[in-house]
Parts: sequence; structure tokens; C-alpha cells
Amino acid sequence: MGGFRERGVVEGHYGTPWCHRDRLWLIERIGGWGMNRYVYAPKDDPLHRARWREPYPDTALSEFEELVASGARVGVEVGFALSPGRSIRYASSEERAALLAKFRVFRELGSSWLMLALDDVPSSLAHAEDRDAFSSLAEAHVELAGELQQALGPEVTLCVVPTDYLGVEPTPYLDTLGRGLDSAILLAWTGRTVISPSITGEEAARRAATLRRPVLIWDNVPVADGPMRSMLHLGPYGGRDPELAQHVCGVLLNPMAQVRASAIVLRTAAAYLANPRAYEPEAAWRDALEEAGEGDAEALMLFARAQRCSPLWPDDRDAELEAAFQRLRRVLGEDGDPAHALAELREQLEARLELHERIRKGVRDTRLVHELEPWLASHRRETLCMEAALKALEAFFAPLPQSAKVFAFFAFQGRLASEPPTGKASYGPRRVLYPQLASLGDETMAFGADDALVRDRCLTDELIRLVEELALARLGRSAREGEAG
Ligand code: LTM
Repeated sequence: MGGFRERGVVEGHYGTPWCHRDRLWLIERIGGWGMNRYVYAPKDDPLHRARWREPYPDTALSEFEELVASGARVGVEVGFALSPGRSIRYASSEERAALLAKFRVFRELGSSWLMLALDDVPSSLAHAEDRDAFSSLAEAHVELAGELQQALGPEVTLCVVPTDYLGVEPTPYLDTLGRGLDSAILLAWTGRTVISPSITGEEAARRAATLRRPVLIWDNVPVADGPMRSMLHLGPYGGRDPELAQHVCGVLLNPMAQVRASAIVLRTAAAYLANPRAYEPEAAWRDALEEAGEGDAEALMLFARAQRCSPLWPDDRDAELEAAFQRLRRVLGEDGDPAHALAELREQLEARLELHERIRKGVRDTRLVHELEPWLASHRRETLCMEAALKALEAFFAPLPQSAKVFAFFAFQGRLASEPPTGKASYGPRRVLYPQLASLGDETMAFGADDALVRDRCLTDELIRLVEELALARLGRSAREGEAG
């Protein structure tokens, strides 16, 4: 079995594009980890998508040139994408010439890997002249991509992101692309949904059969754009079949707007891509955090435990802390002595209380720390609230007068009132919508079987609820009367 030919990153998120300095930084890193591809495709760069006809200014072009050159030094070939599908008139020779001319500029900068990104655009022909000229959107795409490939020549690798980029069932659109496009053109696929929790060899084989070539996985990991912006996805790469390389020509991961934080996941993915059969997510994750957290990797790792939840690891909210919490819940449920479980939870929470300060002071990559700030704040808030809940619980079980227990409950609720949630998720999300679509057509767009709307998954709220229920049961008048009787 050969390995993955394409191993890398597509900067393809919605939201603020990365800056040049961070791109240079990332390219050097991924090259060091054995990746070989970076593709420039940020959706909200207007000259990439909304205003694709306009040329890039000289300043941008010289930065692009620098990306290509620095990639070449570390074995990373830099590719460029254009995304004209929201407005292009496929039948217009002027429009097609404008697109070709803009691709040629990337070619002149030294890039020989170009991407025609036709994702997230209308799934039917929008202009009357196109409907006259082509029988379908697929036919227009075949003609446009074929013309580009012809004009750019065989030294250029052309990749097309089809408008139907997910799912496993064949569609007439994909069938036309598979039959009509030269087999040298790469075709991208995101798996069975937008952020595929898993991708099996069988799913990839089915899509490869429809497209009549090994597919290129555009893997929406660890991206967290649009309705996912409360999340910071720091868990390891996972859920990808070790046998994928038989059916795909490679994997490009689509990171978050937080480039340095994304590098944690990217490094684990690099380990998978280098040797999928030997890949161990947890070992790779620890290695990645050792590197990213230089200065205080232990603090970063403890923080990152609360940021692992994603469609790949939906139940991971900080496994160590959760285990201590579940032990306490069990003891309380069985009316046992909670002293040991309370002490254990206290130890876990205290280790987490000052993490934000440790990370700010200790972790050397200040740009990483800056990216983490909103989640350092949410992590701190959630940890404080859990600690306040625990303190109340400790009071309930201590040999204290009843009034002290009631006042402990007041103090706990006072803390909650003065620490409102930050809107960023730590220890699991309160609410997040993942775009887990199973079909992308204008008339057929629908969610599939993968969980899309995730609600009430924050560990803090579960501990708070447990303590509140206990408080109401133990501190109410009827409870006291029951005890007396
Ligand atoms: O996945 C693809 C091919 N396109 C877009 C990405 O640009 C975007 O970042 C992700 C996540 O929102 N979803 C997409 O559909």
C-alpha cells in the first residue's frame, strides 16, 4: 500500500483569514512534520471568492511568492484556490478568460497546484445564458475545469471542489463529473457530511468509484467557523480508517481561524498521515502539546482536556475531571459517604483553577496564548463555578449549623450570578450547531444522521444541577421536618 500522496492543509474557513506571518509559521511547521501541501483558500478573502474577477494587489502577490518560496524550502508545495461559483457566467468566454488569467498569475509565482473551489454555491445554473448553453451545472463545471486544465498544461495539478462535496451515494452531478473530467484532475470530498465524525475505507471507496479516481479528502477538522464559533477544537485527529490511503490520494485538513491552536490537531494529523496503521491519537496528542506548550506544556495540556469535544470526540469534556464528577454522583446516588469523592473532585478542580495564569505567564508562544484568550476566560469561569458548587457541597456534608449550609448555598448562587457564561465553550458546549448536512442541493438540503444541534453538554451545568437538587432536598423545611421525625 502506498501512503497518502497529498498531506496537508487547506486554509478554507469562513471568517478572518490568517495573516502572512502565521501562514509562514504554519508552512514551516507542517513541513517539519512531513506534510507536503498548503492551499490558500480563505472564504472571506474577497479576492478569492466574492470579487474573484479583481486582481490581487502587488503586496499580496509578493507575500504569495514568499509563501511559495518558503514552502519549497521545507517540502511544502503551496497551492492557490479561486471560488467563482457564486457569480460566474459559465457560458461567457470573457468570464472564463478572466478566471484563467487569475490562475495564471499564481502559476507565474511558482505554484503548480491550483484549486477551482465550487463549494457552497447554488446547485443549479443561475443565469439564463448558462441554462441555454449547458444542460446542467455539472456540464458547465466539466467544461470549465477541462478548459482550465488544457490551458494551464500538464505540469499543473488542478483540483476541483465539487458543489456536491459530501455524502456517499452517487448523484447525477457527480456521475457527470466522474465521467467528464480527465482522470488527472483531483476531486475533493468531505466524507459523509460536512464535519465527518468518521471516514471509513468503504465510504471513500464508494465516492472514488462514483468519481472514477481516488478522492482528495477536504477534511473539515479542526475548523470551527459559522455556527461553531463557540468551540475551540483541540482534540487529536481521529475516526479516520487506517486503510483510507487505498481509496484516496490524500487529505487536506481545514483548520480554525486560530492557526496556532489548530497546529495542535494538525500535528496529530501529520502523524496519522505519515503512518495511519501505527497512529495512536493520545500519544500524538501529547507530543503535539509538548511542542505547542513549550514553557508550560503541562498547563496547556490540562487546559486542552476541556477543549477536546467535537464531532470526532463528542463525549470528551475533560475525561479526568468527568471521572471524578461521575464517582461523586454515584456515591451521592447510593447515599454513601462522599468524603473521598469530594476530596478527589477538589484536587482535580484546584489543579485547573490557575491554568489561565500559568498559560499566560509560562507558554512561550504568545501568539498562541493570544488566540486562546477567550477560551482561557471561559475555562476560568467554568472552573470557578464548579469550584463554587463543590464548596457548597462540602458545606452540606460538614458538621456545620444548618444556617451555615444555607449561607453556603447563597454564596454558591452569588458566584454564579457574578460569573455569567462567556459564550465560548469549555468542558463541553451549552449549544452548538454543527453543519451535519447529508445533501447540499438548493431544494434537497437536509441534515443527516450525524448529531447537528448539540445542547446542554457543559460539565459545569451538570455539577451545578446536581448541587442545586441536593440543596433543595437537604435544606428545605420539609427535609428538616422529615429528619426530625
Ligand atoms: O467544506 C467545504 C468544502 N466547504 C466549506 C468550508 O469552507 C467550511 O469551512 C466548512 C465548515 O463550515 N464547511 C464548508 O462547507
